[in-house]
This record gives sequence, structure tokens and C-alpha cells, in this order.
Amino acid sequence: MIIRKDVLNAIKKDTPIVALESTIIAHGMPYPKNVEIALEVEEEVRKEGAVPATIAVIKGEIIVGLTREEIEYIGKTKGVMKLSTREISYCVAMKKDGATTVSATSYLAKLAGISVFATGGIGGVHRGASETFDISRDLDELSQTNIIVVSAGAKSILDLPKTLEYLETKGVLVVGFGTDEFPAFYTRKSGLTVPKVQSEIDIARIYTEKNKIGVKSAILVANPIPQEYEIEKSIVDKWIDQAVEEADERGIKGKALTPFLLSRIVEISGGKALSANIELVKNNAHVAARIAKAMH
Ligand code: PSU
Ligand code: MN
Repeated sequence: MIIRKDVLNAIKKDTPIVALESTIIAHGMPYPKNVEIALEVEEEVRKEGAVPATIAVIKGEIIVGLTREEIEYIGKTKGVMKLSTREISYCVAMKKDGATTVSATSYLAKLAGISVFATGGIGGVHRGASETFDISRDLDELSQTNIIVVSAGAKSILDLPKTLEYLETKGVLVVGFGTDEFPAFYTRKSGLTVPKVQSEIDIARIYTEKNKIGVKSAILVANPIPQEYEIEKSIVDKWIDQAVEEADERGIKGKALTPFLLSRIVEISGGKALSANIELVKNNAHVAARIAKAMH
């Protein structure tokens, strides 16, 4: 594993670091906007005085703290693998390029000694999972990895009630950042209740208590999209229902399903979904950096 110098320094000195994923770059947003956003998200972390560490595999090397050029490479190269935890070793041994999902990023961040990670939305239990068994590796990885993940909840491309049930079964604490409602990515509301925290200090304290009693699972911080960028639920539901229906008709499943849905939603929305996505990811990076600071 290559840990870049600024990240390694921060790990050694125990100063704030925020891990960032790369699937959102390679498979979550279109080029060149994806690269622009990835760099802006890193800037958001730096502004708060924390060090960003974007993680990916390039030509078989695990890299923690991609350079600008490497972010560009992951953002525009065709055929970059989408890595959940199980594929990391395959990608490394076969000397391929891979973008890390929430599961692989959590795993590698923790391995490097990083405890805070910001993303957009996590994977979860897909609609129709009782037939397809499609439950993202993200959920089980969070149950095994002692890390704090900041996300804007999850998109309703997933079955959100089942996703929360599964997280409970797997022992993952979900808290709402300034809210007692689990946010649904583009919208602040889902109708599902979660325990509320007021600030980054609360998160740091929960993490400390969790470690004192030896609970090893992650804390999922559900951070709603800022009000001014929120999209009305009835509009979002239409985009998502159409995308899910198209995936069904075209028989898209497994690993390809989430990337297909993400890109179709951006297209169907005429780019509106992308703008909201950008804002919520930046907001998550900002909150994650503040949590990382509160832990020191
Ligand atoms: N959901 C989003 N945006 C994303 C993803 C999910 O709203 O970018 C990405 C993340 O990298 C997540 C992965 O970890 O998709 C989950 O993929 P799957 O559903 O195949 O497990
Ligand atoms: Mn899946």
C-alpha cells in the first residue's frame, strides 16, 4: 500500500485526515465533472484544516492519497474496476485499475490508520432484494470496520426501510446529524427515524465510548443535503422510478446496477441530480473534516 507523504505525516502525527472514495469518481459521475468535483471535495477537507486521502488502486498499487493526476486518470480511464472489499486483492494481483466503493474504501482507510471517511450515498438493500439477494457489501463492511462514515443517507434506488433494518441487524449505529430523520440523499426526509446528534463533538464522544466498550462496527453519520439544494421528493421519486424501471426492462443487475441507476438519474434529471449530488458530497466532506478535528 502506498500512503502519500502528507497523509502519512498526518497519520504519524495523529492530526485530522478524511478518507474519500473513488467509485463516485469513476462510476458515479460523468467526466470531466467528476474530476472537478473530486478536487473540490478535497479542497473542502483542506479548508477545515484536515488532510484529504482519496483512495484507489492504480495498475495494481493501492494508493491512499491520490495526486491530482491520479484523480484525473481514475476519472477518465475506461474499464476501471468497481471494487468492493473482495475484489481488492484480485485488482492488485492482476495489476489492474480499480475505484473503491464505500466497502473497499472503509477497509483500506482503516488499514492505513484513518478513522473518518466522507462519501455521497452508501449502498444498501436494493428494491426487490428478497428476489435478487442484492444487498451491498457496504453494509456488512460497516459492521466489521471501526470507522466513521459521513453520507447523505441513501438514495431511494434502494429499499430504505430494509437498509436501516439490515444495519440494525449488523450492529451499525446510524445517527442523524442535526436531524432525527434518515435523509434520502436528494431530499432531507424519508419518514424513517434515527437517533439525533447535534454536532461533531457528539460524534467524537460516541466514537470514544464505542471504543471503550469494544464495539467494533462503524458509525454511519447521516448528514442531510443542505436545505437550499434539496430537491422535492415527488420530483426525485419520478426520476428514480423511471431509472429503476429501465434497469428492470434491460435486465441490468449485480455490480452494474448502481452505476447504471446513478448515470440514468443524472440524464433523466437534465443534470439537476448532479448539481445536488455535488453539493451534498461537499457538505459531507466539510462535516467529516470537522469530526476528524473534534477527535483530536
Ligand atoms: N450510491 C450513491 N452514489 C454512489 C454509490 C452508491 O448514491 O456513488 C457508489 C458507492 O461507491 C457505493 C457503491 O459504495 O456505489 C455501492 O455499489 P453496490 O450497490 O453495487 O454495492
Ligand atoms: Mn450489489
